[in-house]
Amino acid sequence: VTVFIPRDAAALALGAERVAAAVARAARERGLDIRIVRTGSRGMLWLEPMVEVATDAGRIAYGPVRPDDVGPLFEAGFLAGGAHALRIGPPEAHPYLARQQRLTFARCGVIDPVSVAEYRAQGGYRGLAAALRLGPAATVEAVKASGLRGRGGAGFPTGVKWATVMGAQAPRKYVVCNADEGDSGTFADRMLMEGDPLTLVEGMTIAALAVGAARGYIYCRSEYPHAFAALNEAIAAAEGAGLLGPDVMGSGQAFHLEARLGAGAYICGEETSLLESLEGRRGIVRAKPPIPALKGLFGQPTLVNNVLSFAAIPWILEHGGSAYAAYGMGRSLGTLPIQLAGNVRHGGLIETAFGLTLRAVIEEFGGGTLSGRPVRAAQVGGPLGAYFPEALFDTPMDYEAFAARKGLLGHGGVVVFDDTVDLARQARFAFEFCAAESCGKCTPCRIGAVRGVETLDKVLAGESPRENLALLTDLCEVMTDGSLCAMGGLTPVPVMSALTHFPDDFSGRGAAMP
Ligand code: FMN
Repeated sequence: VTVFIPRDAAALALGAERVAAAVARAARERGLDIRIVRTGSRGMLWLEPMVEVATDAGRIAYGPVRPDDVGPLFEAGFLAGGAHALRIGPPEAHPYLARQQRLTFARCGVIDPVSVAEYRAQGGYRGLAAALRLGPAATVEAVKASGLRGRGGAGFPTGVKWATVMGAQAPRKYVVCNADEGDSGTFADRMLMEGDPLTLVEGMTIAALAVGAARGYIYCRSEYPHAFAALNEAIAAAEGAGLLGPDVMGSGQAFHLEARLGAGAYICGEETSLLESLEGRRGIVRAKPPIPALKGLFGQPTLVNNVLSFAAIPWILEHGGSAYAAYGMGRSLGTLPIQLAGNVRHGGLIETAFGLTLRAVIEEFGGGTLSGRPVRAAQVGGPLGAYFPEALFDTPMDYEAFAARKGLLGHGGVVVFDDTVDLARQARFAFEFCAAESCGKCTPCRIGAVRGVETLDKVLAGESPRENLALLTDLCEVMTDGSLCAMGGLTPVPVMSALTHFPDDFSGRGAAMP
């Protein structure tokens, strides 16, 4: 009997390691021969650690399993899918998963993340095989046809970026994966790297062969030790199988891939800062132009894409660009891995076609707040995203629809707040965060963030609130227009959304905040 237990960091944080040990011990004591396979997470985080058993009727899930539950689960015959209070049933049939369209995350939580054999048995490397048949130009055309836009936050058309790097003439080119995943409430990059890293490796390999790069780097944030370990195991496995290295899949072309660790800075997720850091310097933003696609790592043409952008590629190459573009709405095509977090009952990963409303995400998937109190706000798109009030919850998950309401989808993170949230405090936090994380190169971001905190404190202390609010609005305009990158450029988004949608929270209360 095969038992599947996640090695995903969220499951580990909830005791998956102790559960795995308890399952092994219980089987030994009973003289039962079982095989434990460590998988990624399915992304239903309130059910972790979720344990699955391969039965004659398919996989049956149980969760959340604590070490103390293991004995009773064996007594209930869970190895044969027996009845128990923790029995969830076939995981794919769970409404949370059944309503999703898992293209990128199809294998996450299903397979041993670092087994090339299992990866291939589940359709892995068909995308690369198709890309090798097509050749570089047609591969880039397929990416263009898919409508894929960068999942790191800016939503830039991926195919256009690939075409730019492909067309650049240079002695060397690089492919770099942005795995810094700094946005609050986000974890899809981590889940993919821990649960199905070979999809990222395959996507980067397809990209490298298309743009003509022989070397690639994955820049992984230091807070992700489990992802980093899984990446290194996956890279070694791919090398061992001839899928990375001097002769990729017998193509005669080389692609060497390495994972590198950051050192804990939000700004190192900004692509030019990331490249500085990768070169061994402090993560300080570079002025653009030149764009990294023409002059990036070590001054060479460099393709920088987010984990989820690369991870969408194998599916696109296997099934064709138009099959991917058949999902979604408007100019937001394909699927978006939404990460639902904060004060919510059912947090987790929701990969679905663009177009689902924010309300459906929070209410239908999330089941409302964990506290049981009414939802008051949701911040979408990380720390630089807007706070939306309930009145805007019918906004579809679509880049343009969010932009039209002065918000952004970013990397797809949704953080839910109940009615105890103080939006003035959240606005103040946006400035504080910017002051702490600014690289310091440009004045609007470096100084503006500090002045923003001071001015907001004056407003909240009731000191000439009208004048100071006007000053604050003016400051936000300067930061938006004058910052070198989106760090300072987007900090006004959460601030102004809080001011616009929750003005009552900003009425003077006579004392500065702690
Ligand atoms: N992109 C990411 O993929 N991960 C990040 O953690 C990340 N952090 C960022 C932080 C700041 C302050 C800014 C301004 C941008 C950040 N970005 C991040 C966006 C990158 O600069 C860049 O747009 C992205 O890596 C391009 O890949 P994509 O086109 O596949 O999205």
